[in-house]
Amino acid sequence: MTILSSLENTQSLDATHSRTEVRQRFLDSISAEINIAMADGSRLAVLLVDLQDFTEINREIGYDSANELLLNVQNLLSTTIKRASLIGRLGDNLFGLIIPELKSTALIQIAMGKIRERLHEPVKIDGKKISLKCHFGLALFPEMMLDGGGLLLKAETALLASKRNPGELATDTTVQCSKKHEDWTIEKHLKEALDTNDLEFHYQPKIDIAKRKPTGIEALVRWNSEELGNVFPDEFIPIAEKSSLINAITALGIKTALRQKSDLDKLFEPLSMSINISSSDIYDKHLLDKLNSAIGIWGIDPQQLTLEITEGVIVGNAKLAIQQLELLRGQGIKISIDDFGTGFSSLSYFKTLPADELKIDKSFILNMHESSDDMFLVEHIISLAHKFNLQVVAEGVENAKTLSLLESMGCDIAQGYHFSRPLPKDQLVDWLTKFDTANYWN
Ligand code: G
Ligand code: G
Ligand code: MN
Repeated sequence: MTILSSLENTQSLDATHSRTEVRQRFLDSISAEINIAMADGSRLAVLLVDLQDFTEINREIGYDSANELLLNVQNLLSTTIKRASLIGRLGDNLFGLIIPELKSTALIQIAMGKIRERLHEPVKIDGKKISLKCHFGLALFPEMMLDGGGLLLKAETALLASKRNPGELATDTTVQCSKKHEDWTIEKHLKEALDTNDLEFHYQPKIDIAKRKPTGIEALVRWNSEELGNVFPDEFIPIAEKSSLINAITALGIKTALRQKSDLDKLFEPLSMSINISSSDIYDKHLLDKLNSAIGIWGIDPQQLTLEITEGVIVGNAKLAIQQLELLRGQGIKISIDDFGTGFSSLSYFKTLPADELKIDKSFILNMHESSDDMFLVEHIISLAHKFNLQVVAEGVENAKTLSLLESMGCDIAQGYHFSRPLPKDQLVDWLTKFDTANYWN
């Protein structure tokens, strides 16, 4: 931890260096801390504390006493925010703090409250009771600017705003958050998670509506990161898709899901396994090898393996994508069109996409029981899909009413919280063991 300025050397900095020099060194330190934060994926804060009406206090108690008071304030700051790597006096009555490895902004809020309170406690100087007030300006990395100068400027802007408008948030929230660093952080931790096996797969049942029993499951990746907490696939899959990480996730998914299927097949009637794959997987020339290798190892019938792709897949290079899909189908592997209706859906996809299954996006299903528009759409998608020999899955089935509507429309498969959320494998075994039609149809 860099300590550029303790109580004493701030004083000497102050005495021997010009303000611009202090500011420059403060800036340099912010930049250095940003580099560290980028390297280890941490956050940092720049906090400005500005004492109110200090000119008057100066006049009242005299220069020397005021200086003593400032030293006390600096002491207070350093003891309240022990984690600060640097405290600098940036102006006569302006202090700047750099707080690295920030875990939560709530901690800063608490610290600001404490500082405000303690400054407010009257101290006796030269027989005079002095109580201080302050304004704060806070800027956070990586939420705000990416360079030191920008971050300091944001803190100053925030300070100005809180001076003009007491009670205003001390943070300048007008800046568009920069997601760049967060993406970068996620990518870094994701890489580690892959190395250390921290990615898990949960499985959500797919229920055959006519047979009224589960006939398949969908593998969905889950990541509970030690550093970042639960990160949802919606958040990290798009990031993984920008690099080769997605191929590693897919490879892991294939291995894990097929091994899991082989275990389940020993306990239950074979369930088909669905795996989500991204568009870049389609262009991965090793995809088929990876699939075949896992199919061989776990003795899986390729007919019981479904790859879920989104319509977006064929937007890139339709011809190549279609060739690849044909190749996969040639092996007996099924292709499912996921999230149907959300993307560039065009009815012509029914003709061009080599597929076996169509999953109607949950946005149409969730409110279907109370929306005649959704009902109309779903009904027509089902009948059209059937004309092209596609099995239809409705995802996001959350209640019995929706299930019975889908049944009356001839929908083939239902998936959703009405039956089960995606479950870790042990809980899935439990769920499958206890499955009873009567619980879901009334
Ligand atoms: O699992 P939900 O619960 O949050 O999934 C969100 C999105 O993430 C879904 O659109 C799903 O297709 C995608 N997703 C989940 N698991 C995987 C996976 O293993 N690979 C890929 N490519 N996408 C996945
Ligand atoms: O791969 P896909 O985009 O189909 O991912 C399915 C997503 O939908 C997962 O995030 C899963 O957790 C979620 N999901 C599954 N069933 C339901 C449901 O009944 N309701 C809601 N809101 N989400 C669901
Ligand atoms: Mn899916």
